[in-house]
Amino acid sequence: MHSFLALWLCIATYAIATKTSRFTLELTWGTGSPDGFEREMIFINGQFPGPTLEITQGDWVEIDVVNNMPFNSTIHAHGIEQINTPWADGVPGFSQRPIQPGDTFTYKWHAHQYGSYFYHAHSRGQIDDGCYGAILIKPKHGLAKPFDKIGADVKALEEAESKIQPLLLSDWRHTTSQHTWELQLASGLESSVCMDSLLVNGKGAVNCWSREDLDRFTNPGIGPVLEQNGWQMTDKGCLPPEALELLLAGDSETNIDALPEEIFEVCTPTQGSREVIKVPHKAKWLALDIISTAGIDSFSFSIDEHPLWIFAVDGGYIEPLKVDAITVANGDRYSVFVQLDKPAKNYGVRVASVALVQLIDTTAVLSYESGWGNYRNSTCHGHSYCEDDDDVDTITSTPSINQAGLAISDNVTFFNQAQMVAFPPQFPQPAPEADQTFIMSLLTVGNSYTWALNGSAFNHAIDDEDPPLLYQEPNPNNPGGDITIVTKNDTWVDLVFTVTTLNQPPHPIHKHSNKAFIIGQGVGNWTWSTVAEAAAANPGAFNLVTPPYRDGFVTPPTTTANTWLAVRYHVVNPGAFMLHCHIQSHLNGGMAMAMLDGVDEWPEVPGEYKK
Ligand SMILES: *[C@@H]1O[C@H](CO)[C@@H](O)[C@H](O)[C@H]1NC(C)=O
Ligand SMILES: *[C@@H]1O[C@H](CO)[C@@H](O)[C@H](O)[C@H]1NC(C)=O
Ligand SMILES: *[C@@H]1O[C@H](CO)[C@@H](O)[C@H](O)[C@H]1NC(C)=O
Ligand SMILES: *[C@@H]1O[C@H](CO)[C@@H](O)[C@H](O)[C@H]1NC(C)=O
Ligand SMILES: *[C@@H]1O[C@H](CO)[C@@H](O)[C@H](O)[C@H]1NC(C)=O
Ligand SMILES: *[C@@H]1O[C@H](CO)[C@@H](O)[C@H](O)[C@H]1NC(C)=O
Ligand SMILES: [Cu+2]
Repeated sequence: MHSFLALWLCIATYAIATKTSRFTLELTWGTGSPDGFEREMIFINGQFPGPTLEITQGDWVEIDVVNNMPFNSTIHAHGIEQINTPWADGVPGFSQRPIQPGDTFTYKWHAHQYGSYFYHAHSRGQIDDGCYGAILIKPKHGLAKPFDKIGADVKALEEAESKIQPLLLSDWRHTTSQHTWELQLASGLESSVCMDSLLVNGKGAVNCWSREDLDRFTNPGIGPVLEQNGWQMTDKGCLPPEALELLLAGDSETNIDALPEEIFEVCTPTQGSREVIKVPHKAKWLALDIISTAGIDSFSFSIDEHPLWIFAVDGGYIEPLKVDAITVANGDRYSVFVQLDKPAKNYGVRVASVALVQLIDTTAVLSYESGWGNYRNSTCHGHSYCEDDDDVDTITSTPSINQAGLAISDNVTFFNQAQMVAFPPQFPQPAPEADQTFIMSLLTVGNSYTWALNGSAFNHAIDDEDPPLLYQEPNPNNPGGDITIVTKNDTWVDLVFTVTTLNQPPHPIHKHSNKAFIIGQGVGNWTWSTVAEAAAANPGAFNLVTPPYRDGFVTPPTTTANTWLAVRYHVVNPGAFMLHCHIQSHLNGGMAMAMLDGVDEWPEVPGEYKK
């Protein structure tokens, strides 16, 4: 009997044997100067950004995070669903205790997904101190791909996909996240919105615009307000603090004088460095994973003279769409093919903030390499070769977007999320009815930096609460009655985000655990109790056939009217997960809530974590 069982176990183990990809990420706090300005920041294995974690779909992943920083931390794998491993989601107070200085925590999860993700700190503002890196999961053999729709050599596309490179887009500040937070408290203003530079793969420079450009590109939505008050965008390209106070602070107490003038006003250019994507001259296609690890800004992204074939969004394939530019919100991932069919030279890779609060941009380079051939001879002014750093400064290509991220001409096309269709189709037909509907009201509470996803600001003191939510019996009033969603497993849930005050920016809401379908959005007040009612009244605002399937959902800004956005998800993964705005200052300010999913099938946390 025993030997029979042993044999059976042996066969079973063999059958399910999978590879384990192991990584160690050591977090340290040190001095760096990604944009040419020295400050204290976070390094991962001595690098910034952290190393790319390359994994194959189907692998088990084990990541030892060693915290050698002088403060607590955790690491979240953004977009990884953590099916059956909710304790590996990396959110302090939710799925684990914080990793204290000198300690190590091992994250173990199964890569049933493929595609583009990233990891980042989920403690306080540490993402703004540089704590992030890419995750790249290679699709397993035989997975169906939508590449034949591109009308090119599918083999060449697959070859390009197998060499896909991450392109991390971020914004960067010269003050630490801790100091930034203290300045908000001292000024009573959301002063963290004014950044110093934009980075591509951790490289960039402080690039001060001329007054002429600042005036020319001031958003027409904000220009008149500034003019009426005798204000202008600051030298750093920021909305002046007085304007933030007027638009967002309400009656709360503020003290603009507490802000040193370099926070909003003074722009001091730096030399910095520039990211160069080098492509062999013979290559026909390039594949990039464009990933926003930004704290504040949303970006326009475009490569001069090279259309982008978007073939995956947030890690999942879509029916490919050919565009000239994309708007990339915090936490978004776009996987794109770029056809390399242009004359060999340098092309601008443009990244520009489209956030109303700041005009700021950067340019990286796409450089066709052709050994010491034509290209070198023509761009290096008669020398037989030249230093890379000299020749990448020569960008003569024609952009599709300007430095404010707007289309240069009417024929420039932007990615339109409404056209995105998952490949293969994901939404069940006919559409399931939701079992529960949660309506949230997004706003600031009391002052311009205290944000709420539903009425009350989330209190980050929970980070240190022991035991974390997942280790307890689920309680609908913990962390708070109006910021806790409770669901049963295998039910369908609608989340309706209503943006109920004017002048709110777009909020890139990020859902932990599995993705959701973005089923509708609109301008005006949400006046219904369910999606079914709303869709009956306003069918054009909904897509219940091929809705976008994502882990991030951007609420429409409330420039002139209130707005709303509705998403639907299937509860399949019991556990305690966070739902939050991915603008770091909004998250810090409390724009978060807890999803206690599948409370009827609440998981038992493994002893190694529970202790
Ligand atoms: C580039 O210049 C080198 C050195 O002058 C020469 O040998 C080579 O033939 C040139 N290449 C082309 C394609 O003209
Ligand atoms: C847009 O149109 C202009 C002139 O009509 C043309 O020069 C340019 O190449 C076009 N740009 C794109 C991206 O198609
Ligand atoms: C770090 O985490 C521990 C355990 O949760 C907590 O007691 C301590 O206050 C935290 N330290 C800081 C600086 O947040
Ligand atoms: C959001 O807040 C309202 C008002 O306090 C409350 O009725 C509702 O239950 C809250 N929603 C959730 C999901 O907690
Ligand atoms: C939306 O609701 C607000 C109050 O919450 C009200 O002041 C406003 O007039 C409403 N807008 C419309 C278009 O009904
Ligand atoms: C939760 O529901 C999903 C979907 O039906 C199912 O696949 C999963 O096994 C369930 N989980 C548990 C722990 O029962
Ligand atoms: Cu937000």
